[in-house]
Amino acid sequence: MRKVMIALTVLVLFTILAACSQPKVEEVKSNEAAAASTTQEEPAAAPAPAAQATESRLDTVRKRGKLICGGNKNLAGFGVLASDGSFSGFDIDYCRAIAVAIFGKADDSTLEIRPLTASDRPIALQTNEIDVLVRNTTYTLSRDTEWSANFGPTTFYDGQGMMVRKDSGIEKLEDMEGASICVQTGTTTELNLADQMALRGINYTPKVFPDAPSTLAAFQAGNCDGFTTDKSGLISQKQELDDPAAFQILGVTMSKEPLGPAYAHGDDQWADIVDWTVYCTFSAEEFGVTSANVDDIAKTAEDPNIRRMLGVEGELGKGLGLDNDFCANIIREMGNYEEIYNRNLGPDTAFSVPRGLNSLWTDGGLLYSPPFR
Ligand SMILES: N[C@@H](CCC(=O)N[C@@H](CS)C(=O)NCC(=O)O)C(=O)O
Repeated sequence: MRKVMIALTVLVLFTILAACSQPKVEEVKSNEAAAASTTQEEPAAAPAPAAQATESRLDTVRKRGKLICGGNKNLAGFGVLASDGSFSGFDIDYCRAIAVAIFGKADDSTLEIRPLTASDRPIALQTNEIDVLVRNTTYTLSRDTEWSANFGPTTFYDGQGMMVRKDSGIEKLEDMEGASICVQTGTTTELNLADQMALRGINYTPKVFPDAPSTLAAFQAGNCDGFTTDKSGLISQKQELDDPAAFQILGVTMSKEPLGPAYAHGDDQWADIVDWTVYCTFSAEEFGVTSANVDDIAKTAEDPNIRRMLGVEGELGKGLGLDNDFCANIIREMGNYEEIYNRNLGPDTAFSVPRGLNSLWTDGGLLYSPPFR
């Protein structure tokens, strides 16, 4: 009897000890595997639904051989279609940069720009008609949810403005009581205008148009007292007017308009590719890597941050499913952020938009890349 009692006590103590000791992760996994193998009578069946995931966007784009980027065709400086069928602009260059990240080059064989009006954007994303949207598009909460989209890093921090005729006597929004205002539909612009005028108690008549040319034409024809859109859009559109000097952009900023790329929900690898394409351009500017010196710097750089960014050290590109030198390719073909900005919007262009918030964080702006590590 005594022997039985001792044996029982030892067994209970052993059980308690076993229950109290936390299994390591590996143990949990192997225990789960063992449990699965003992409870599963049939050999492992077809892969679970998660394993049958649809083809990744990167694979689709590679198989197709080209990236389809939703862009603008009516906004010089950001996205505009020339009579020879070519697109150019700041946003278009970001479409190109993504194509370069994937294919090493961006030309008509690897990139198609699909021009979209403001209202076309959500459906183009939801139907997968485009792989990515880079079209002066403002990141907002409702778009994040209702468009079933995610937004990448902001490439251009903007705000909404108002343009009027210089001889109108209008200097501020409060001078616009009873005015009519030309605005494009399907935009944040239309909504912000309503908010801002209501907040100030100003009565106005919105005149709504489907695209930029019709909105601007109505304004130029004198059908509206004001024309409102993103300030970058106003600067660009002002140059399209017959007599730009007869118009002025008011000082007021009516909203925050962070513009950047957007892509459909559901493919994190794709999101990473778009995001790190943008960060590559910020980071290259920060490290002084340009289209002119990228190959030399790749050979001589000692700074591990630069070496990893350019793919001469580590395997960061591979982690995205790309070549390790994807960022070096982007910079060689497209240039860093400053080069892209200056080519399209800088002091030597008709727009000459000051960098302002679109400066690097090291220069007091908001552009900041997480580390290439
Ligand atoms: N950033 C705003 C406005 C974007 C927008 O569509 N702006 C107009 C006026 S500058 C435009 O680009 N129009 C070109 C077109 O569709 O013709 C948004 O995302 O809603």
